[in-house]
Amino acid sequence: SSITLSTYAERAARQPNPAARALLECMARKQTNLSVSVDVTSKQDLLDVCDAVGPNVCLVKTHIDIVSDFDHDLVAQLTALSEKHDFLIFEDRKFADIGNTVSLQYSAGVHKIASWSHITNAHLVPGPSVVEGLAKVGMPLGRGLLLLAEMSSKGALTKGDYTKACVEEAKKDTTNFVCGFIAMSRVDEVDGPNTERDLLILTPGVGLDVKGDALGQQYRTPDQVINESGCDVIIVGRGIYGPLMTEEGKKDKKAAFEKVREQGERYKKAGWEAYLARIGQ
Ligand code: BMP
Repeated sequence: SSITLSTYAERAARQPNPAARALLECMARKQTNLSVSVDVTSKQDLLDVCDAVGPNVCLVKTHIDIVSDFDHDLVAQLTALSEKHDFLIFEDRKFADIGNTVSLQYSAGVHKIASWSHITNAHLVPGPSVVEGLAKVGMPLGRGLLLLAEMSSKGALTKGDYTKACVEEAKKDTTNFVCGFIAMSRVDEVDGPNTERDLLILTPGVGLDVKGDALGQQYRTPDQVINESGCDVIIVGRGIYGPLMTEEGKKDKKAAFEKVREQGERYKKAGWEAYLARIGQ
C-alpha cells in the first residue's frame, strides 16, 4: 500500500501529529526503526542501557512504575540522554480508565508522565472518553497516543471487532492526537489501503533467538514484523538488555553492557534491512 511503500522521511513530511512526526524524522535521520524496551528495575541500569543502545534506537520505551528507586533526577537524566543520542521516549502506561481518571494519572501522581514522555498508549476498553481525557493533557504538550489494537501475548482478547473499533477510533480522531497503534499487523489496512490517516504501527514481541517466554510472550523476527506484516517500529526488550539479567552479567556488568550494545546494533541492522526490503531498496 502507499503507506508501507513510502519512506519514513516521506511519511514524516505529511505527519500531522508532532510526536509521530519527530519519531519518523528521527528514524529517517538515524536509519533505525528500533525501539528498546528498557524493563529493568533500577534507575542506574535503566540509564546505562539507554546510554549503551541510544545511538541505535529511535525510541526508548519505559515502564516507569517498575523502577524501585524512581526519582525526578531519573527523568532529568533520561531526557538528557534523549537529547544526547537523539531518541524519543515512550512510557508504556496502558491507560484504561474513565477520562477524568486517566487525565489525572497522565499529568499527576509520582511520575507526571505527560511532562516527559513524548508518546504513551491506552486500551480502548472504557470507550472514546479515555482518548478525550488523555488528549486534554497531552495535546497542549504536543504528545501522541497509541491505541493497543492487538497484543503479542498468547490468547490475547484484542482481536476481531475490538481491533476494528480501535482503528475506527483512530481514523475518526480529527485532532490527530491518536497517532497509531500497538499492533502485530497493518490493522489500519484490513479493509483495503488506508487513505485516511498515516497511522504508525509499533510492534512488540520481537526476538531473533527465541520464540517466546514462560509467561505467554510470543516472538517474531524483525523481517516478519517490518517486511512481511508491514509494521513500522520493532520493540525489543529482553532480546537487547537480556545479557544484564544472567548470573554472568550480574558479576561482570561492563562485559554485559558491551553485549547489550552489540544486541542493539544487531536489532537495528535487522530492522533496517527489513524496511529496505519492504520499500524495494
Ligand atoms: P520483551 O521483548 O522483553 O518480551 O518485552 C516486550 C515489551 O513490550 C514489554 O515491555 C511489554 O510490556 C511490552 N508489550 C508486549 O510485549 N506486548 C504487547 O502486546 C504490548 C506491550 O506493550
